[in-house]
Amino acid sequence: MDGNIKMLFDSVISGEKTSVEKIVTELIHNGVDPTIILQDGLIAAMTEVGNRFECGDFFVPEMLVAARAMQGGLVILKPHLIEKGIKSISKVVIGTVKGDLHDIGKNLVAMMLEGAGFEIHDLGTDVSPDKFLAEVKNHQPEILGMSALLTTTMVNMKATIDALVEEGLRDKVKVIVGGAPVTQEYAMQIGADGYGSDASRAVNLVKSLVDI
Ligand code: B1M
Repeated sequence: MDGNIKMLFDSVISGEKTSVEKIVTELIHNGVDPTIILQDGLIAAMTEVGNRFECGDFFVPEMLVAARAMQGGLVILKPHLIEKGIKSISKVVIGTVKGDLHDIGKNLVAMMLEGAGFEIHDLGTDVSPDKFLAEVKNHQPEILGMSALLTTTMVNMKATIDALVEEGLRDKVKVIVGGAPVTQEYAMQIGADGYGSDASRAVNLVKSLVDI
């Protein structure tokens, strides 16, 4: 790993938001590919944070500061990722399902999609089936994306798809799902059109669904 990317990786893990923002700014200024900054710096660091949490080295407060530091870097990186993108008029409505406050992965997916030229309507976190339904009616997107990080909240993906069916909207929009506990099998079981295991696969999936 390049030395500056390693510094970025370490700063995210230790939750140093100011340092993350400074390093991301410098890397961009030095012409480093924004995708490398994202993949090898920010995403890799959050994966390590997750590993440390799982083996008991990190607790919720450490996760939170790392997440905030990462998001500080994402804000700076976003316009540079978008700049690399291809223009498209397809719309995506995306959100994290009801009861779930995890948004780092969803934000990454939204940002990568935006970078690929999609018009994004990000509903944030804790989005109820009714809210998804209302925004599908409002924006008439080609794609509805739902993220869930908790086994207890992924059921709300199915509740949203059921609500789309009841309203006669299911065939008007392609539904994709993702998030750590979600699988291809689960996506099929609840009647989604696709599953993205990570942000870049989600972009390819959306492109294939809208036939780009
Ligand atoms: Co939470 N948390 N958390 N957490 N957290 C997990 C998810 C957990 C697996 C940790 C663990 O126990 N090992 C566990 C869930 C267990 C389970 O249900 N199976 C857990 C828990 C239990 C909780 C709380 C209940 C903890 C508590 O309070 N006791 C609580 C719940 C709060 C709530 O939501 N109601 C909680 C809280 C938090 C924080 C607030 C501290 C923070 C979230 C900050 C934020 O998001 N703004 C947090 C974090 C950071 C994590 C971990 C460490 C990291 C998640 C993350 O950001 N990963 C996570 C452990 C882990 O994942 N190993 C954990 C990095 C991110 C880039 O990956 O989100 O998977 P991910 O997204 C990927 C793919 O999944 C995919 O692409 C993304 C990019 O490649 N993807 C999609 C995601 N959404 C997609 C949508 C798509 C397509 C692809 O299409 C639409």
